[in-house]
Amino acid sequence: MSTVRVQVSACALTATVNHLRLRPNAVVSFPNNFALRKKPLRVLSMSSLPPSQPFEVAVKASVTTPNRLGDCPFCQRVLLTLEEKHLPYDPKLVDLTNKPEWFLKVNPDGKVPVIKFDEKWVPDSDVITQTLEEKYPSPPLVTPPEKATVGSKIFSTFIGFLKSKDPNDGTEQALLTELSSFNDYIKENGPFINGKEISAADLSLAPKLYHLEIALGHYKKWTVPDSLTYLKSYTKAIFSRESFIKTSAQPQDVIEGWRPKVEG
Ligand SMILES: N[C@@H](CCC(=O)N[C@@H](CS)C(=O)NCC(=O)O)C(=O)O
Repeated sequence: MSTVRVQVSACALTATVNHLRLRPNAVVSFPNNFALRKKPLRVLSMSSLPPSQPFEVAVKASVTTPNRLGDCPFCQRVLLTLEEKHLPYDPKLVDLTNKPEWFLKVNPDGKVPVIKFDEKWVPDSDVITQTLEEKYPSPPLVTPPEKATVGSKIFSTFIGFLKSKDPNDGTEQALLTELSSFNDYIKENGPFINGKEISAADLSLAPKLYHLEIALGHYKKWTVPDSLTYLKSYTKAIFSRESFIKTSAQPQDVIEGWRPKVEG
């Protein structure tokens, strides 16, 4: 439910409510002493109206199953953001092994995700998620800058270990160091990166942790150590959210997606 908080003087009340573009289920709350207050109108927070049409989003198609979402963690990040903000979307599945002409026309770089904002196609999950936050600030998913990089080295160290052919090259230890440091951070600050509520940094990291679990399990028979209990609870909590289940790739696509990196 949307909550619109307004501080309003008595005579401005009617004009204010007429002026606000309220959702049908919006709740307007006034301070108990609103009739006595002389301060001018100040809107503290108000969510934008949802778009009249679903957002068109180009995302990776499955390589194993027709008409299913593929294994791109950046696409899942964008879809998770749309889901968590309750925004409607229409996924356009793109076969990245045979990119269609319409897709290369809207994004000559040939990368997904790409989203259509006001007739303009916009690539890159960083740009897309920031724009969604600006246009649709409610519910807020902002991660404070000092926390935004928490866990950001996990993905690259995971890829290093996945590609490694030498068990003694330190890549496994490098990954363990990053995972342990994330575990300690969540122990102190969790259950999510920004505390009680999920935020943009979790929506970026969780799809990568999902890839890590599946790919390392398959190609290296490796699992996250049980001692990292806070990391384990973190992934369990996010992977079981409805938004995550609706937007996650099938394990067989994740396995196929990493095959060239492992065997290449
Ligand atoms: N920095 C980009 C990365 C997007 C990206 O690398 N997407 C991959 C799929 S996971 C892609 O489209 N690859 C197609 C290609 O490179 O041909 C973002 O965050 O959106």
